[in-house]
Amino acid sequence: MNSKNSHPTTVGEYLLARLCTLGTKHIFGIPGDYVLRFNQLIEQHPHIQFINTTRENSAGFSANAYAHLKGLGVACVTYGVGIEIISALAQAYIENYPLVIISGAIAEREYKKNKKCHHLMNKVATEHGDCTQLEIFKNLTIDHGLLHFPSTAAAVIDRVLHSCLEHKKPVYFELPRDMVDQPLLHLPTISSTSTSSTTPIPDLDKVLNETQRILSNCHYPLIWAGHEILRFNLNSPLLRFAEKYNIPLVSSLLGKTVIDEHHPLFIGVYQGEMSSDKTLETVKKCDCLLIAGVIFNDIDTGIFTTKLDHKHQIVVNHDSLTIDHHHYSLSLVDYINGLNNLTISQSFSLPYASRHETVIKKFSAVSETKTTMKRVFECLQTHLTSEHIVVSDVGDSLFASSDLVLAQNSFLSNPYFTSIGTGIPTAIGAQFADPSRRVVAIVGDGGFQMSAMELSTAVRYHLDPIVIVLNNHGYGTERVLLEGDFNDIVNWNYTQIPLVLGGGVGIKVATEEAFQQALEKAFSQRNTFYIIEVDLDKTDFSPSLTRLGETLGKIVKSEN
Ligand SMILES: Cc1ncc(C[n+]2csc(CCOP(=O)(O)OP(=O)(O)O)c2C)c(N)n1
Ligand SMILES: [Mg+2]
Repeated sequence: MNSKNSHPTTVGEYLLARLCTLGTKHIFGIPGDYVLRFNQLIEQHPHIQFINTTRENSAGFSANAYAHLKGLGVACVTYGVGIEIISALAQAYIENYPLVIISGAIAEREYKKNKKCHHLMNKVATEHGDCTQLEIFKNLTIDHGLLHFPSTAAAVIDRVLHSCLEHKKPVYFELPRDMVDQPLLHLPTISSTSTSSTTPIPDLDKVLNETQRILSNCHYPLIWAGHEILRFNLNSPLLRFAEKYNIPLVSSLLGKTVIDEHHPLFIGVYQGEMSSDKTLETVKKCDCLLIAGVIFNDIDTGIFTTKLDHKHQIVVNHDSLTIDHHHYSLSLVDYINGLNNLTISQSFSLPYASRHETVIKKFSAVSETKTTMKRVFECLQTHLTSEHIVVSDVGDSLFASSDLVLAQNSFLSNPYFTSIGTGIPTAIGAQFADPSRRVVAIVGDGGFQMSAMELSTAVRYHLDPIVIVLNNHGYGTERVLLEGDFNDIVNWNYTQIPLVLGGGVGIKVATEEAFQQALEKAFSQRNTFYIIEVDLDKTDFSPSLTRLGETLGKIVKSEN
């Protein structure tokens, strides 16, 4: 296309043109000789910027955050050595991120001359090249495209991107280095991937009638909304339905901020016995639970302590629906949109406490008092508005964050894959996706040591996340389960990191007052990142982590 022309003529240009149409403005990655020409093509693109990260895994986690907020994320790596992106790929697979991974590869003619080339693994070798990486990635992607043939490349690109968006799952492209500039032989018309159809949807009427019958016969319905509502952009239709009939909602942790948590109908994050008492009580009281887009994993079910024995239960996911044990093949999208066509004569009034009623609005620091996990989060809560995106690493940061009351679509973590070291790259991706909002990343000292270098990316691109490092001197979450020296880590001079990176501000605090002052300073200044290290006691855990630890500890002991 050459950047001025809007008609892509080569394989590389077509791939970028399609990504651009789908809203991609940033591609995260690290260059390498098998992908350099494609990197250059990105650099020449008028609307897409290549963002250098410090590790491929970070590129993937940043792209997942971008996918969360913008609907599609893209990471670009070189062959073989870029394989460490697999951790982010796994997160995308199980937490439903539409992530596109593009990997460079050796040219077929080079490979035919000599297979023993750098980065190649050659465990699975074919006439076209080393297929080892593909074989590994295949297990964690919904579709893939080997862009070896100019005659089919455009159609393959279209199909694979369509699969990614349809299933909200990651996909993989392998682009041999000599194919980037190959002219496309067949150029399909660029069309939108969403199709509108007037064909009747099988089972829809039956399911809506059944829903109507159940709702007309129950008194206390409740909605448990999960992350699929966010991924499939169903927040508005779901909330419209809830508001019409006054049906309260809880969310899963993976789906946290599926609606604005200040909304009067929002009760809290529901995680079985790990939930707050009020949330748990309300869920127990309801007589019809509509579970929409939730995965029943251990964290979201409070280690499988959810007792789902309500009189009526409707469970709907991306591609399946069950009403009181009857199965239907109806999609989440069709069902949630269909709910707004229902007419039910009553409006409901389940007695419950809205989450926002209990939000702490003012924080008064007690002077000369060492701060605690509980007080850190109370103080933070009073500073947060809809202008902020909260990112949490995994560890007590995540469990404590579950109690924050936040605006819609303003919480990112990985509560199902639960990888530590994701907080900083997620914060980087979130700021690129939504530069208008300030990102606050809460990370444990262990997770921070895995990903601190990604703040280098913040320096390079003038990003300004506020990073709160909860320094409880080691792997606190693991300590709750089983104590040992393996849970200790080196106590870094966290606040000196800006000196090494050439940007940012570091503040170390130990008291309530100092934390409050540090937060005020950080929130009042944009254009530079902040590291606020909070010195905590080794055994200072949030109430939520304490409950999780007790439950998990029993399981670990019973299995040894
Ligand atoms: C990549 C990865 N490695 C190991 C683990 C196991 N793990 C779970 S929590 C945790 C400790 C995290 O320590 P820190 O970040 O300091 O948070 P804390 O638990 O102290 O709040 C570890 C090692 C993991 N979840 N992810
Ligand atoms: Mg720690």
